[in-house]
Amino acid sequence: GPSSDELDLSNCDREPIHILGRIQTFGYLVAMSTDWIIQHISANIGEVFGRGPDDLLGAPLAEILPSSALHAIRGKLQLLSPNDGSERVFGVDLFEDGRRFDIAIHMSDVSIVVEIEVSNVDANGVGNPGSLIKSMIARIQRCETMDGVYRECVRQLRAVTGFDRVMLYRFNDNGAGSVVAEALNRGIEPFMGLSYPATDIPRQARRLYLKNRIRIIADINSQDVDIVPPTNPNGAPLDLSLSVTRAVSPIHVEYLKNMGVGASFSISIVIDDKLWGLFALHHYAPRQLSMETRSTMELFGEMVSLVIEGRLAKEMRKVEEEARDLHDRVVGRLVATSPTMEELVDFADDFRELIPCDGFAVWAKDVVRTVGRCPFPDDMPGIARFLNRAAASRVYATEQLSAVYPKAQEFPDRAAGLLAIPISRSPRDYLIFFRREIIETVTWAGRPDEKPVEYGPNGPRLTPRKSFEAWQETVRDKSAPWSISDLKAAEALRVSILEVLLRFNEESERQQQ
Ligand code: BLA
Repeated sequence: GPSSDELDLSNCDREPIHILGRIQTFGYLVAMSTDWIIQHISANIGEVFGRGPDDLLGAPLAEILPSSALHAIRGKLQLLSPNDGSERVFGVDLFEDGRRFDIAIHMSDVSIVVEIEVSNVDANGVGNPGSLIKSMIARIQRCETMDGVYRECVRQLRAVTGFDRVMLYRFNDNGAGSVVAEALNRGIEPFMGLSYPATDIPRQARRLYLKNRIRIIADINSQDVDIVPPTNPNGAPLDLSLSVTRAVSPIHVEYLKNMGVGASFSISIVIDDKLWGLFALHHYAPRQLSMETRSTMELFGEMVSLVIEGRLAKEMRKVEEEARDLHDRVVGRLVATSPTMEELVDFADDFRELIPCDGFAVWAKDVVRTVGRCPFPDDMPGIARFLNRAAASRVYATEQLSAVYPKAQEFPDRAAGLLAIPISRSPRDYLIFFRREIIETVTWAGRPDEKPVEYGPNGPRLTPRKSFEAWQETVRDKSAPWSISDLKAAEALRVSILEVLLRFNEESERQQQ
């Protein structure tokens, strides 16, 4: 068979997790046409309706539910736009017999989907959701640092939900992520700081978690319930993207079983329309939260996303303000001295304050002047030629020069990362900032590259790994990354230097005349 490196990792990305045709046992599902005729129903429906699927399919809902229930559903339906959001009603006396149910309603394509759960399954529930959220958010707002915010979030989520372990899992740019805050029961092993590869949460799952911000797996070991019939008369399965009772991918269930988990609940953190992270809650036995509690936690997730987004924006503004002041001071000194291009090296300390680095070089008129840890002077013409190709007239930055300029492998500890600011076009001259190699240790939960291969109907595919034992990877040849603020500072400096040099050139021309 094929070896694991012949495998296409995207086969994880291809599982159609929104149309698997099953829900979890705690829910009951009814899908209707827009004229309220039942098209699909979950096989367990008899438990609440007292009548089975054969009896109910094709019947109008009005034949089964009293008009008070229809009225409640219709009222919520009017608040919905197609394929966007889900409305909820809690504690409805659905059959006018005293039994209370929570109901979620959404549109899936042209079907009205009604999901029903028994109310208050989590005995004490959350009390008054509004005042709970208000006090949770107030405590979080009082935290001074970002880490404080993260810690307070997981602490409070654990207090409210009673899950054994609550993590804040944050994605990095390439889709891998790590646990940045954790609250857990005494006696269980912490996952704080561990990293997990991008393939643990495939792409379509991330997309789904933007649309539908919470998901529960109440009991990893329970049998899912089929939706009957699996397809509509046109052969299309019911899209469960916005469902609150959707059965979770069997691949992911296997993953959680390998982790020893009995129930899970997660809440998306969305910032700038992107999935920034998620709260991942694990319990080591089955654990059900009522629809009302989950909805309250969904609101909590939305509020916390806003809090984090606001904090990050504020931090960014502060950094930008400081950078602007610093920039203005440096440019003031430049204007006062009117240096030649070669003399720019005298401003190394100023520039390094703007863009932190370990070495600084001015490459002007085929001559190099350096300060601090730079490649050897002999290496510079080669770097300049590389920049002529790569940088053109824009700021260029890489945290791993050797990946794009292999010769740099010979000077890794002197210059692993480089940022270049072009300061003239012909000849091409540059200010170059170098950063040394930072050897980073990433602690993965299990070897990220070791996923067992299994043979399914679509050929070989990856399955979740069996071992989550900490495994350390050493990342070499890379510098500290150039941040967005570094790049902005570099661009501002490029523009200012061009102005200063231009003015200097004009003045020296005038003096020569
Ligand atoms: C989904 N994977 C998920 C989810 C998480 C993780 C949080 C969201 C569903 C949930 O709430 O449980 C991963 N869980 C983690 C990580 C931590 C954690 C990283 O607690 C860290 C502490 N998974 C694999 C492979 C595949 C895969 C190889 O390892 C594919 C072949 C699939 N993960 C997978 C799928 C889903 C998923 C399909 C979507 C589940 C669904 O919503 O139906």
